[in-house]
Amino acid sequence: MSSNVVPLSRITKMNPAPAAAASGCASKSCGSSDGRGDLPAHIWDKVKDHPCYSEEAHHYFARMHVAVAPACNIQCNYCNRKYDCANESRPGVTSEKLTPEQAARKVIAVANKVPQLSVLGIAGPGDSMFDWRRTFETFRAVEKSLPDLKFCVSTNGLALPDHIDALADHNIDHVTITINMIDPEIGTLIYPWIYFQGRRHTGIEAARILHERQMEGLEALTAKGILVKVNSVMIPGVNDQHLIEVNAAIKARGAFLHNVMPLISDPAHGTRFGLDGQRGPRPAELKELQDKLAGGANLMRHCRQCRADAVGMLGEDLSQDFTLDKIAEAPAYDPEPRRLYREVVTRERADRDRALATASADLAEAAPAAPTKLVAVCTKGGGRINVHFGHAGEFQVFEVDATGVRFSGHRKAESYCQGGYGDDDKLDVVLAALDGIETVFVAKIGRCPKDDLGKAGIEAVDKYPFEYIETAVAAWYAERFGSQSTAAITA
Ligand code: CLF
Ligand code: SF4
Repeated sequence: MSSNVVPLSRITKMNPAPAAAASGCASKSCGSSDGRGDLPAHIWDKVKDHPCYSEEAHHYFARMHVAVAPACNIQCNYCNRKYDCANESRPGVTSEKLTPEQAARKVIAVANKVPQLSVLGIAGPGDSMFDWRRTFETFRAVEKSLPDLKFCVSTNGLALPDHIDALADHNIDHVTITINMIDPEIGTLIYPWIYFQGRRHTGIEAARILHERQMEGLEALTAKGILVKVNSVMIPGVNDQHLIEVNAAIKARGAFLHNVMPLISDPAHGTRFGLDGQRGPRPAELKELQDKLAGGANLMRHCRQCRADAVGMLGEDLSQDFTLDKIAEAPAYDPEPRRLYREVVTRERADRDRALATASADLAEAAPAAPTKLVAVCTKGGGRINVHFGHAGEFQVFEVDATGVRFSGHRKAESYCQGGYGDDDKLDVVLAALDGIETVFVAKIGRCPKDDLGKAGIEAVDKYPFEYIETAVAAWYAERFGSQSTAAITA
């Protein structure tokens, strides 16, 4: 079992934030990155345990996907069918395909070992709604043993309008539709063909049918009160600026979240875009587009583009710990670990709320004209700074100024520490991941990497180990950019 899952014992040992550090923060905690205070109670109830629909929940809860739906009814230029569905997964990693019965066994095995598990998603490796028989058979099998698990599906939308009632009947509150265009002309650049009503369609006709079915499905779901997340793949020069119109169109139809994902187009994956040299967006381009979308449909910024058989907290991958050969033939479900974990999370959330409540006081001390800063954080959940710099496989990025601390995204890296020693090659990868960031918060860091970061102009802050991210960042910011500080005066 990977050490990335936060075990109960670890959660309960987390230090409460010391009063001295219970500093300012206006970080919003839910939905996209909106706070629960911004959401009606019945919506908060639907998203509070869903790691994708709530940025706050992704610090506490895990999802798993079961790869039961291999068939697909369209072709996307960013997909190679030999690999996973790129809508919800990283291309280039082949999944273990499961029958619904095997999937139900796997869910029990994961639930027994990963108490953070709260959501079962079906995201391919083809299309969950085209392969609807296997999808619903899996949900029927799982709900017998784990009736409290939330179900979630992801689809390209073409077959979606035919299954709205079935989704509602299974109490599925969360549906993702991948919508890359509302203009069929642009659609022709992304979809060479679709298979619909017994025949293949190409060109503008294919894109028009897909667009109409996506909008029909979105409207039907929101009319039933089902939360819809729209994923859009950002393809520079193809649909990047068009996604502003997509955002407005889906907001008008009641979408709950918009998740703009960067195109992954490694030629080694053999996709049309990859082979044609179509590039993906740079992190700065993605952020620029996301910033332009502020004020439209709520944005999800914490997506990890996970695989169709992903298991664990977002950003980690335990799928290899739960392959079929490692699962008992008839595992018995033990609900106790998940029940205990939820009690811990309830306490943690209350504790964090208390810490955040005092946060704005510190930020209020910052000079109003103090600059906005991007900082990186080493964390593996719980909303705390709880990873050694050398073990960080990714950094979460936060934006801070006098008005608050806001989640901004994440940057993939590679653990600098290999077998107890720092790896200079890995340091280059880490420095590239920290591009544009001058401060990284760590639970701990060795002297050598601290010096190396310093030479690259990056300060490693290790004085807030295991404290809440937002309170620590706010305390640091207030100290650095308080109205009396030199930095604030010279900034
Ligand atoms: Fe899976 Fe998708 Fe449901 Fe989440 S993933 S089906 S909504 S449970 Fe989440 Fe993964 Fe991003 Fe998807 S981080 S790729 S948004
Ligand atoms: Fe591939 Fe998914 Fe597109 Fe189907 S919907 S072609 S599986 S990326």
